[in-house]
Amino acid sequence: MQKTESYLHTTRKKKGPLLFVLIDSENNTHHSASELAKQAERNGASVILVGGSSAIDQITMSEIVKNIKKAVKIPVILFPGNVTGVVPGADAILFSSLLNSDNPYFISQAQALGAPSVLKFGLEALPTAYIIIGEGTTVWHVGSARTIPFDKPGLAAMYALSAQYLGMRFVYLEAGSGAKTNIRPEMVAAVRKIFKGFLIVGGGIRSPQTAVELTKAGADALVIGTFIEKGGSFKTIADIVKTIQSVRK
Ligand code: 1GP
Repeated sequence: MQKTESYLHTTRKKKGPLLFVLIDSENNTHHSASELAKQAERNGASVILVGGSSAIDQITMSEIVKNIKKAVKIPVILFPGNVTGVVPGADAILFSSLLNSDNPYFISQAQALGAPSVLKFGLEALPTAYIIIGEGTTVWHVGSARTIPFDKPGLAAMYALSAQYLGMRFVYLEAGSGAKTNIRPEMVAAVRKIFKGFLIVGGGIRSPQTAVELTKAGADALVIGTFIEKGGSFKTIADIVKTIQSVRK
C-alpha cells in the first residue's frame, strides 16, 4: 500500500471517521484556497480534495494545488471531473470510474486519456468507484449519470459490490455538490454491509447531526465543500469532526 492510502487507513483507525474538505478550483482564488485549506486543517480535516465536475482550467488548478501543498501538512488529493483535473503537485488522485454513467467516456475513456498524466506526475492512484445518487446536480448532468434514487439503497449496494469484485479499494457515494438532500444513512448502511474497502460519502452535508448519522451507518470519510465555500463557520466544521470521531466502529 502506498503512502496516502496507508495514511487514510491508519488515521481512520486512530481517530475514527474522517472529514475531507473539498476545494473547487473554479470557485476559489489562490489565496482563498490556501486559507480555506489551512483553516480546514486547523479544525480537524484529514484531507484536502481539489477538483470539481466543472473544473476546466488546469493552469489555475495546478497553481492552487501547489499553494495548498505549501500551506498544509495533510494530504492533498485530486478529485477530477475530467482529464483536465489531472495536474502535478498533489499527493494522490481519486482515480475514479463513474460506474453508473450512461456514457462510456466517464467509465473508462477519460481514465485511459488521463492515466499517462497520472504516471508522469507521479500521483498515487486511489482506485475509486464513483456512484452518483439522485439527480439535478452538476455532476449528475455532466457525468450522464443513470439516476439511482435516494430511496433505493439496494441499487447502490449492487454497484458497490461490483466495485469490490473489480478490485476497487474506494467507493464514493455522491449526492452532488450543493445537493438539497444528502445520501440517506440506510443507503450507506447497505453499501457498508457488502463493501470492505474505504467508503467515502459526500454531497449536501452541512450539520454534525447528518454527519454523525452517516458515519454511524458506516462511512469512513465525509466530504464537505459547499458549506465552507458559502462561508459556513469553521466552528461547525470542528463540531462535525468532533462528533464523527466519537463514532469509532
Ligand atoms: C461534492 O461530495 C462533494 O462532490 C461535496 O458536496 O459541496 O455539497 O459539500 P458539497
